[in-house]
Amino acid sequence: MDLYFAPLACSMATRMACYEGEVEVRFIQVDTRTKRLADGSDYLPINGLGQVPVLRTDDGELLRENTVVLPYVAAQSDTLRALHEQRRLEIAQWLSFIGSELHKLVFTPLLDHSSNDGARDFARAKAVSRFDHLNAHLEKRDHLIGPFSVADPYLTVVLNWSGFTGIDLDRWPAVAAYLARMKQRPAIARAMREEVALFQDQQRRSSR
Ligand SMILES: N[C@@H](CCC(=O)N[C@@H](CS)C(=O)NCC(=O)O)C(=O)O
Repeated sequence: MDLYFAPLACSMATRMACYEGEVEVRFIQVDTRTKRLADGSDYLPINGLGQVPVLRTDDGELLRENTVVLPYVAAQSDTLRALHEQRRLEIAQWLSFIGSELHKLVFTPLLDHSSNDGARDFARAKAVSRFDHLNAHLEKRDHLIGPFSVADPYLTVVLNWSGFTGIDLDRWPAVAAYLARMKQRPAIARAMREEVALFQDQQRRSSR
């Protein structure tokens, strides 16, 4: 299968999930600003919103949305499949929380170039109750749901953006400790190392 991704974007969660679950995947880099692939071709026929991730399955089906792509990866993995089947609803619940309450509500207004001060203040105000909720949950756990599930890489990627957006995770010690723990997992560290290098390369090319 093929993953359409952009470096350090939410699609990195799928890279992490594939490495964790030993699922084979090829990567196709998307420039989400120009909506073009590296060969210059148009990305919009793949996803009309121009967003990543998109996963093209080996049957040629195009899967969009993290809440669909990540469970699909879990179902392909010999190590992640059992938990995915046993705890399907909890995983769906956390993927939805991460996608709607953290990614879109808090981080998109802080990261998007077309945002403004009002949107950023709104996002920072909303962040407090969301991070309080997450912190209370993580105080008693190493992962979101018992062992590692595909909700963990999505949360890791989103929390990683706190460094770029002025959200100080030290205010939520269990969340900060969770992120530090996740970054030590070999599959997560590998995905982050690779995407940091790709991100820096993209920055160098666009500043020329
Ligand atoms: N609801 C979508 C959100 C995906 C999304 O926001 N992707 C961002 C990167 S983290 C993106 O592609 N942004 C470019 C754009 O919106 O033009 C999902 O869960 O897959």
